[in-house]
Amino acid sequence: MIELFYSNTPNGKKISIMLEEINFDYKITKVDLSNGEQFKSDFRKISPLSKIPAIIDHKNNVSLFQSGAILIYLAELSGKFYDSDNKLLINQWLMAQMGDIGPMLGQHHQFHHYNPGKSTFGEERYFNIAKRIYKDLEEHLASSNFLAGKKYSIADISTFPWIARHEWHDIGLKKYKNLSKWYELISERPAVIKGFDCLKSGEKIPKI
Ligand SMILES: N[C@@H](CCC(=O)N[C@@H](CS)C(=O)NCC(=O)O)C(=O)O
Repeated sequence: MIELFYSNTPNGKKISIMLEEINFDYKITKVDLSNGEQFKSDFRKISPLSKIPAIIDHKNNVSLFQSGAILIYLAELSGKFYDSDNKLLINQWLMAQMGDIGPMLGQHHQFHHYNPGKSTFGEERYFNIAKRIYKDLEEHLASSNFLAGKKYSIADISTFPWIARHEWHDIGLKKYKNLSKWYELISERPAVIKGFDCLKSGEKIPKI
């Protein structure tokens, strides 16, 4: 049994989608970020930077924080979505999501979606970076079905929930044909649909 410390954000969804994909038994413990629950001392014991997602694997008595590390752990445990002969490429795209795609789109959410009008500099900077991410992914996916080659991997699982916020990005996902195709293909996976709505509130994956 895996306990997932979760809040309904792209970083949280990466792990609920992965758990559905590998069909592991899991339960969700909600962490209310707006109420500061991430700063509680019990939670900080497993997530020292006070961030979701985190997991406890009760069977193996292991806890982990940082979504990339959690995805690698679950992939190795299940033997899925992290092929041993393709780890170098998967690692690069997973780290690209962790270090660039997620943090930069996250800043774009802050300036463009949550706080428009507060900083022209911030809005322009992260809008431009977000557009560049779309363009770079579009170019890459012209010659690759999935981010790390021919097969769906944890790199795709980590990136998908960020692109699923495309309405907030205001960039026009449909103009990016290869990225749209990748997005639609992943959107149709039953485990992705289930993991996206892991709180069972009827949340649907945004259509293009
Ligand atoms: N690099 C981290 C980022 C996690 C992260 O930024 N989590 C946010 C929610 S999406 C959070 O818990 N924020 C609460 C806070 O910083 O106080 C990961 O991939 O796990």
